[in-house]
Amino acid sequence: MSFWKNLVGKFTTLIGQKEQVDWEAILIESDLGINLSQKLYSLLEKEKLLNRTDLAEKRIRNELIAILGNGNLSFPIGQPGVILLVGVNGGGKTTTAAKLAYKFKSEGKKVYLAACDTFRAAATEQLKIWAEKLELPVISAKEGADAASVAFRAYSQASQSQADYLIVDTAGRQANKKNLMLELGKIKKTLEKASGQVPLFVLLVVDGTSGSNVLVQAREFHEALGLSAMVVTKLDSSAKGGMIAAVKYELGIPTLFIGRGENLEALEAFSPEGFIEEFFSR
Ligand SMILES: Nc1nc2c(ncn2[C@@H]2O[C@H](COP(=O)(O)OP(=O)(O)OP(=O)(O)O)[C@@H](O)[C@H]2O)c(=O)[nH]1
Ligand SMILES: [Mg+2]
Repeated sequence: MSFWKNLVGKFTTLIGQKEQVDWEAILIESDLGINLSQKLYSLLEKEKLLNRTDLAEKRIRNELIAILGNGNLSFPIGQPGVILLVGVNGGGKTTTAAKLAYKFKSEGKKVYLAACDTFRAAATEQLKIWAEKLELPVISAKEGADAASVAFRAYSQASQSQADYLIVDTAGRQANKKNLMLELGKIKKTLEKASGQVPLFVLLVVDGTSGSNVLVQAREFHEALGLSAMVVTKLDSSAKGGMIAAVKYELGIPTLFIGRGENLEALEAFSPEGFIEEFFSR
């Protein structure tokens, strides 16, 4: 049975002859976040749909479609267009860097990679292995090197080679670790300066199984860096994905891609309609 139908079943009680559905609980358990859940609940209440399960579901669907919009967002075009991947540990930044590089390369674009996770030697190594597999240039440095200077060097080389895209992988961090956030800010500033203030595309990569915590992460990274969009990984698992709508509703940040596995092809462009179908039928 789907998680949605499961929830509706779980939170429906029979009072006398009448079914009573606890919509608040259903919405919150779907990872839609408190504010969006409350908004949806008030809609149902106002429109007297609380006890009309099918109509209520339809109403929620329509509202979610309206919130998610028709994700018409494209990557920046520059010399090169810079995509900065940020997020907490293990969210899937390095894997997503490789998937994006693969996608651009398949479209005939010239791609450079920058290994700005200089905290762990293994992190640079991980990106290098992907780059080798993809036959793409990667700019890196030894462990402990200044990440912003790696970014600067990568930009210069990518620019000289007239690359279409520079994909910058960074170290995973908790948004409340101040120094790490400052370093990320420095990488961003350095790249903006190098590109003559062409805005970067700052892409937050989150683990879809983190549930409502994704909203917390998005808020913190957005405050510190200004996010352009989000990639939600690990949606090949049982993650519900409701946080995609929560983040769009509360912060206006769209989801651009979803990750569905560990291999290069497992990156899907996000579609609101596809998301809704899956959300209600999963
Ligand atoms: N199932 C699944 N696994 C994924 C997906 N994306 C990434 N992973 C796996 O998640 C783990 C962490 O991915 P990384 O790309 O190393 O994450 P990261 O954000 O770079 O991690 P740090 O550099 O430690 O911050 C790896 O084992 C990946 O193979 C996905 O969409 N689905
Ligand atoms: Mg990494």
